[in-house]
Amino acid sequence: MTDPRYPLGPMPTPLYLTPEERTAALQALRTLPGELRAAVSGLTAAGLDTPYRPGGWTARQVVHHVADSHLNAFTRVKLALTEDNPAVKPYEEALWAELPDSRLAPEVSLELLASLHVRLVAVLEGVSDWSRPWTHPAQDRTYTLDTLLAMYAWHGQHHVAHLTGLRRREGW
Ligand code: NI
Repeated sequence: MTDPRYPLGPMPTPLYLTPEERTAALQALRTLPGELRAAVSGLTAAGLDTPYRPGGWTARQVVHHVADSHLNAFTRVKLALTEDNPAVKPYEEALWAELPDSRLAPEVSLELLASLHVRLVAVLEGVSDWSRPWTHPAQDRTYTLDTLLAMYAWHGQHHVAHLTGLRRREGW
């Protein structure tokens, strides 16, 4: 039985991607805002406030979490491009999801993600050295820009799968 938290399996953290893998991951980042919008389109307020799994975030919180996470992704990419092996800042994602902005309409974060991903993809399309390092202090490990690309391409699809799974189970 698969873990309902990880419908696509665990987050990948490869140090290097092939050019084909990079192309696919960039495309996943381009299409994510539209896929997330489609995944919550037409849900009622009660639907938006339904946990995607027992004890999990609501659909509304999932959408706002993707924005929280990808704002951090954008910052991490720009730090890695402009500093020498920067330490990125971990954050308490579960506590962020409890702050009042996570109760706003999903549209707020859908619009934010649409703009943010234009900028994120534009920055990534200009990368010439995918091996540029950054360090995750909580894990005490050094990764690359390829790792960031793979992580966040997966991350968007991971949360879309939570929402589509919820709708499939509920018949919405
Ligand atoms: Ni997440």
